[in-house]
Amino acid sequence: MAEEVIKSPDTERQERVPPGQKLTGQWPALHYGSVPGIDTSRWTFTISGLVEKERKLSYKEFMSLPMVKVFSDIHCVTGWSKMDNLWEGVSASVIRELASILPEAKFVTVHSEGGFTTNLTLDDFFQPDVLFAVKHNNQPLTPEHGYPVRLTVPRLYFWKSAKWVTGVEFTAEDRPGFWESHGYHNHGDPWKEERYS
Ligand SMILES: Nc1nc2c(c(=O)[nH]1)N[C@H]1C(S)=C(S)[C@@H](COP(=O)(O)O)O[C@H]1N2
Ligand SMILES: [Mo]
Repeated sequence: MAEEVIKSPDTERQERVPPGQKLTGQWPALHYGSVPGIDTSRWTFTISGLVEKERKLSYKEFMSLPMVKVFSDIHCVTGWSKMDNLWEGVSASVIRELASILPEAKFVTVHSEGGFTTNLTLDDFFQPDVLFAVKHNNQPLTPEHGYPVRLTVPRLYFWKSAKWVTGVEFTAEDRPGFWESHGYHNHGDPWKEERYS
């Protein structure tokens, strides 16, 4: 069980709602395509690209990595924000320890079931509030919200928070992901309203 709770710094702002956002108590499910049914006995988490040695973890291996809790807010580019989320999962920094990332690597592509991807700079990826979540508000993720593993990147719009993650690939060049190639901003800072490109 995780004990430490990392507070995403945006939750400590005086005004916690970014410009143009409205609060919701609901949790809408949004994604391209249909919800994949993932069999955890076949699921793997692959660390690839510019690393010393590619790694492939089974579900059991992934679930035995150290876990942390992160308290953060969700800001969807379509205008809703959902505050006070408690996530539990594997910190992005654990991936750094597992992977031996090569110095040429500057970006990461996060891969999901069905070919969905999203891109981040290593600086954004390795912020201490970024994690591969397996639980939300103490409950296992539901299939529509990304079971078994989803990324959460609290400081950027929620489209960067890939559901149904299958691995990460480190790259030297920035490769726009799925939404980033379909009109969304490449970065997505909600405080700067980096919504569309
Ligand atoms: N695999 C995958 N992850 C995804 C998406 C997607 O289409 N596929 N959409 C993103 C978008 S646009 C949003 S707003 C959030 C929504 O997450 P939720 O359904 O848990 O609210 O998931 C993000 N992660
Ligand atoms: Mo979205």
